[in-house]
Amino acid sequence: MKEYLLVALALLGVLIIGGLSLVVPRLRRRPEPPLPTTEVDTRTEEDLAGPPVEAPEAELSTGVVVEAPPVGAPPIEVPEPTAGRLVRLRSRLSRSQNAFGKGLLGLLSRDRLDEDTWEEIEDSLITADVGIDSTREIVDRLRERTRVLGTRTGDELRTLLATELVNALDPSLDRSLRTTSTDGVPAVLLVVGVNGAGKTTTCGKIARVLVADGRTVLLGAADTFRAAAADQLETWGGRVGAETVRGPEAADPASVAFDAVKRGIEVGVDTVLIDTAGRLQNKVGLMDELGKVKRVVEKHGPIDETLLVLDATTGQNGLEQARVFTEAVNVTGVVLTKLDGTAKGGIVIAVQRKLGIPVKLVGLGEGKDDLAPFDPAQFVDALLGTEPLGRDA
Ligand SMILES: Nc1nc2c(ncn2[C@@H]2O[C@H](COP(=O)(O)OP(=O)(O)O)[C@@H](O)[C@H]2O)c(=O)[nH]1
Ligand SMILES: [Mg+2]
Repeated sequence: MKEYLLVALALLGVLIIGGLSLVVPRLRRRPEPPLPTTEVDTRTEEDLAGPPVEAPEAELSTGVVVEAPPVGAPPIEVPEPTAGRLVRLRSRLSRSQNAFGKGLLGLLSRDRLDEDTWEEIEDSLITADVGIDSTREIVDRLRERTRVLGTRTGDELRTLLATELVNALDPSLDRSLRTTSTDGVPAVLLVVGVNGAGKTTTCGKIARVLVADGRTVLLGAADTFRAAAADQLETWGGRVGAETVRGPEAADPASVAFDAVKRGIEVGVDTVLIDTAGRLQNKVGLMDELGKVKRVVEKHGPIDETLLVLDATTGQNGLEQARVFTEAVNVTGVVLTKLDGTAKGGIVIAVQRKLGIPVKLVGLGEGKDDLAPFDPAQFVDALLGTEPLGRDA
């Protein structure tokens, strides 16, 4: 009997301990995921606690309302690091550039590179939106080098072509974004471009990149033309815990931009990103508006970076529009969006050469982290579609 009791007790003990060991880790594990959120949230609550003290802000300024991320908003996200993004750039581009790459490499591996073949090579570059001038230059150099080196094999020609394409993108250009604050004053980044080019989306994506790198960011919604534009920007900011400064609908964009930088200085963020409107019905009006935004913001100090956002799918037409912006503000970098949606990736070459401004970032999709730093060599490899070529042939 005693033995039975002991065995039963032992069994019970084992069951209880076993049960606990199953439950306890789960209990322990469960609170873990929200941890990073709580940490970041605490910071936001401090931010939230800030504005009530400074409530007179609204009276001081031009009626611009400062809005912190709403209480009870979805948990703040930790964006994907930028490191792996070039790999994605490759695959996204290669998908659409494959035909172009195949065609070009096919031409180059012909037995005889006669006049017709060179013309076809030229045509395929022009078709890819490389632009007539750049194409001529690239093909002339390629012909010259082929002649001098006596290069024959398709592989060698491919390397030569890649070299010329990279060269046309001037790999020596500085493509870094100036987003670091100096002497406690935030870096100011102005984002310009026509309607629908992807400005607001790009502002949001850049904010995520900066947050992922441990920076603090404030967004300024200087597209006051539609309230939806400010909402859109605020949504992007809210996801990563960045405050958005916005004004009432139809407020003066320059004053919103001014207040955003002012607020950024007060709060002590690293970077202030200013989203603008891009109506182009009236060139003079747009230039006046942007010129004013620039002047007014510069009362706080110089603008560190002015990014021109261009839609890659608009091809050569987009280039003409781009000029208006380069005349209105001092554009320091180009963001080429929607490269995932065009088979004409050569536009990167045309844009950079025509405008003489480095392409610093490329948009590769509508996803939150579909923005990558631009790298000429990686881009050319993707453009020629060398890797996927063998796979789906
Ligand atoms: N496929 C694709 N869509 C993009 C990209 N960048 C922006 N978009 C889309 O383009 C549309 C317009 O973007 P938005 O940022 O509102 O343009 P804005 O008027 O210049 O502010 C939106 O539907 C975006 O999701 C990109 O790199 N790839
Ligand atoms: Mg917008």
